[in-house]
Amino acid sequence: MRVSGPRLPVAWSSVGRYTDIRLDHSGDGIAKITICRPEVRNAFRPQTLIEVSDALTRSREDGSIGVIVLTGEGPDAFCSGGDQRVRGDTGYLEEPGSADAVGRFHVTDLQVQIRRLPKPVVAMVAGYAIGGGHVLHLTCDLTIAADNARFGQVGPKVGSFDGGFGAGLLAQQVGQKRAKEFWLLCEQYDAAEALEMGLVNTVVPLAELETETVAWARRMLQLSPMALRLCKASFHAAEDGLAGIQQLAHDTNLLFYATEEAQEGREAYKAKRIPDFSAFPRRA
Ligand code: S0N
Repeated sequence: MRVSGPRLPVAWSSVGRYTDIRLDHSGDGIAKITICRPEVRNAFRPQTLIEVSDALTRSREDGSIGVIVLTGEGPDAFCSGGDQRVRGDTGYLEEPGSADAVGRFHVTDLQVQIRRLPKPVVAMVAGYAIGGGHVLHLTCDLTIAADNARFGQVGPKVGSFDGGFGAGLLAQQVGQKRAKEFWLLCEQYDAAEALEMGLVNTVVPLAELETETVAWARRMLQLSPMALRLCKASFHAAEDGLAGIQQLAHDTNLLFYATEEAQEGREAYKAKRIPDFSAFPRRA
């Protein structure tokens, strides 16, 4: 699928100072987060994930941003997952050879952050989306793939697995049998196969990847931000259990607080009087 509308160029401007990533703004509502470690196929170390998380938070809190694009530097890889050179015995290391493991997986919180972020997050995938990098694209709301994209899980090959979103979301997106095939065989799938199984939204020539992704983002920028937020939360309400329901419920609170009915409760409390809700209808 190609979205309609003109393909206008983007003059990205860099925001913030990072070592492992880049955060760029399009100037018309798109934030682009790029993992910049092409020498290791954009594998992530703890610092990478800390920076992606910071860029997501900034993009969330920036009212001028409506859509976030997550991608990897260069044509060869979106992300190849955890950097195996700094994988310690109880978590990842700050750097190769350092003694102390960080003691947690930063990717755990990052996956949840992407799911909870109340703006659409689009994975823009050129080359490999492998291992934990594949799970990152699964957690994004949409995936635009270049025709050179390759997808796969490698956990059982390298002594790892992701039984959370890595198994569950994959099964929801491609079905149980296919998802198990990903994990139990550790094969790779090309862009056409990914499209056929519903793993990505569209496949475009590599040279058009960014233009097409920006067109999809600009299409969403024309739509109601609150409706998009509630659509995303609605999907996750079913998929993420109580945490998903909590997100949708609190979004409802956000809207309810803007009503005179909710404000009557607040004002009565502050004025130390009994609230009068009699003016508000008991809707059928
Ligand atoms: C991506 C692959 C298929 C690309 O192959 P290609 O194009 O032939 O390139 P290579 O020559 O293989 O690679 C180029 C250089 O990049 C290095 N490199 C690539 N990937 C990694 C990596 N993940 N870590 C460290 N280095 C990497 C290569 O070594 C090579 O370097 P030089 O030139 O110096 O030899 C291919 O590269 C590949 O298969 N890569 C490994 C993929 C992999 O094993 N990924 C890790 C899988 N595990 C996770 O991601 C777990 C992460 C996770 O999300 C998680 C979830 C739940 C609980 C815990 C975790 C957790 O974080 O552990």
